[in-house]
Amino acid sequence: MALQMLTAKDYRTEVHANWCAGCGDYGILNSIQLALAELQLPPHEIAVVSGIGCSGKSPHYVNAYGFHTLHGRALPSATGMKLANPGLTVLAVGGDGDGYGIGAGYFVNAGRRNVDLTYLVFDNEVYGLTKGQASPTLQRGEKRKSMSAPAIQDGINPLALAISSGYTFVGRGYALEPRRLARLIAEAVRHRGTSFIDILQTCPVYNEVHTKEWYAARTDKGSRLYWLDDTDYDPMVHDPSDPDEVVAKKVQAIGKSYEWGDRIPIGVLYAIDLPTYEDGLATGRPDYGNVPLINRDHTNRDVQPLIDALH
Ligand SMILES: Cc1ncc(C[n+]2csc(CCOP(=O)(O)OP(=O)(O)O)c2C)c(N)n1
Ligand code: SF4
Ligand SMILES: [Mg+2]
Repeated sequence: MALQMLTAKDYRTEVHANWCAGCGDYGILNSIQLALAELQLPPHEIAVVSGIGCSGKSPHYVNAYGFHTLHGRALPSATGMKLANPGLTVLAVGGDGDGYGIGAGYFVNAGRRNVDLTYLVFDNEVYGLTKGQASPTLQRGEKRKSMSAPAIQDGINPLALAISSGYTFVGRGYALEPRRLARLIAEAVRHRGTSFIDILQTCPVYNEVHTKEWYAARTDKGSRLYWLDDTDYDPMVHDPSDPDEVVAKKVQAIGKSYEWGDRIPIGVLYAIDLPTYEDGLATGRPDYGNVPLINRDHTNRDVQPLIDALH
């Protein structure tokens, strides 16, 4: 009997998505489902983990294991899940406030570890769920509907922060181009190591400046959003053992990440193949690689030797 191909529909749930009409989150959800279908991953081998925010509702809408954890804690939860059950494909998802505000420490340290998981940030420059306050990606001098005055502190550049934190795959996506975003997400999932995509997301309710029309506009320099893979830009480090190439590619990617306004690059900015955290664990503890935590007998575990050792 021929095997049935999975389609995006197989990753939908019965749960009603209650985002506002026109929210960019629908586009991202659609892209995640298209990407999972492209990868032909069985739902029981996927886990979607989120923090709190409008974007944090996503696990309810994806037919896979899901965990809607605390604000800012998507990455540590995803890390634990992946280490305990390396057979899972783990997607951490959440907002710019969740990931770069309260979750900023986790964001930096996840980059250092390089666990094999994918992190997608829905970046709408506001705290959508709590009614539109400035998030860490809102730039100094900018004001959005809910704010009484323009921001008086700098916004962060999440891509530059990710590259300098050690993420081994760093990209930028756009919510309202679901087919291309799906391909980018699939590429991120295929990458062995921690992949990160900052996804520009429209919030028609609280972000009245960077709208669908603004992103879609043509400027004097061409279309505002352009895909790096339509250019001769090469994000890949070809020889990870060559520190000069690593630095040159990081500098190139950080420079690209600051291109904003009339021209905004979309796609992969930086990629390198490096050993994962799991590789490190397996080297120091051969039993980790052989028997993942999920397959061990936790019910009849004798902890007495451990207690004795600590006395
Ligand atoms: C510890 C804690 N602090 C604050 C909050 C309140 N809170 C809930 S969502 C949120 C921000 C959401 O913004 P973002 O992460 O950008 O997600 P969005 O809603 O824009 O998708 C905040 C501050 C909370 N739930 N928990
Ligand atoms: S407040 Fe903004 S981000 Fe939240 S559901 Fe509505 S449109 Fe989407
Ligand atoms: Mg947000």
